[in-house]
Amino acid sequence: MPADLEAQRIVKVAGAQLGPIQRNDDRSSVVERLIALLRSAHAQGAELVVFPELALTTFFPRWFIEDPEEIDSFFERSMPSPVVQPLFDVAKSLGVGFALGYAEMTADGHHYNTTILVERDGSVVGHYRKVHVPGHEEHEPWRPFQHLERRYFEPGDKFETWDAFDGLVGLATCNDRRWPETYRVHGLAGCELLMIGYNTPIHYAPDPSQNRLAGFHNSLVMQAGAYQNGMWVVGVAKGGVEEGVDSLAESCIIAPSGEIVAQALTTNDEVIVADCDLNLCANYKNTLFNFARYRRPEVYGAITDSSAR
Ligand code: ING
Repeated sequence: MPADLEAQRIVKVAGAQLGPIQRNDDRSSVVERLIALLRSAHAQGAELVVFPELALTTFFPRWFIEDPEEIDSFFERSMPSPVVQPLFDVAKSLGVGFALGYAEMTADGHHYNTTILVERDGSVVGHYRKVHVPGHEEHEPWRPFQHLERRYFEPGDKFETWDAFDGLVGLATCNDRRWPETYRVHGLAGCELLMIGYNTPIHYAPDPSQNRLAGFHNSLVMQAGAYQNGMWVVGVAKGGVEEGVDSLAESCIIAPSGEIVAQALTTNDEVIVADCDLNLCANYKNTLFNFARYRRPEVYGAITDSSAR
């Protein structure tokens, strides 16, 4: 169909970057920050706001915590929980949808690194539980700070692409963005907009030589994923120096061309906005990356993971 006859599908999307959340910052003060960011995004015309991973608390996997009650104090037993309800209320009153990362504790005691996606009318589109859980399981005192996500979170076991915001949209979380499979699984499902919150310490203890490349790797993986799958990618940080740990900011909105169209300039609370023309995805999905025509899954299947040998 000629492009000019196709219904326009432009979603004005905001990335709501957070600066540090310190250990003693209570959730109500954080929710006030989230609401201020959402109001600012709405004032700029946004109808979808993407918040970071674990957006309600400090990034607690940086500590080795043994007391189960203290660990559970960082988790939400419901979403919205009472303290977060005002965010849901304001968003619905403004007709703004949002993605919010938080630590989820289920009624039967399971713990996940979760993101909820809420439509403009306040309805819940879905939940995503982080699939690629990085870091380590046991206390490693040699590290200047821990990265104990594998101690505190169980992995999720599926990626989902939903029909929402006038297109096909999906969620991923932090380390997920480093794995090409994340983008390709969503790409094969036709995803046009992938939203990714992250908390990324700049210092990478297993190989500090990578520290200087933190920003480069961040944009590299998201730009590649966007281009190779013809999708918009919105990466949103909780950044700055949080409890003494310097975390990458550089939130960005990336077009299906792979171009960065908006990028945060600070390491604090900051809103970035872009008009995401979902029809632009077809320029790539229907040409270069026409999976049905050009991909060779029958060939790829023969390639096994060398580490599995
Ligand atoms: N954080 C990091 C991420 O993948 C990490 C883990 C830190 C990887 C530093 C590499 C370097 O961005 C989370 N939360 O996954």
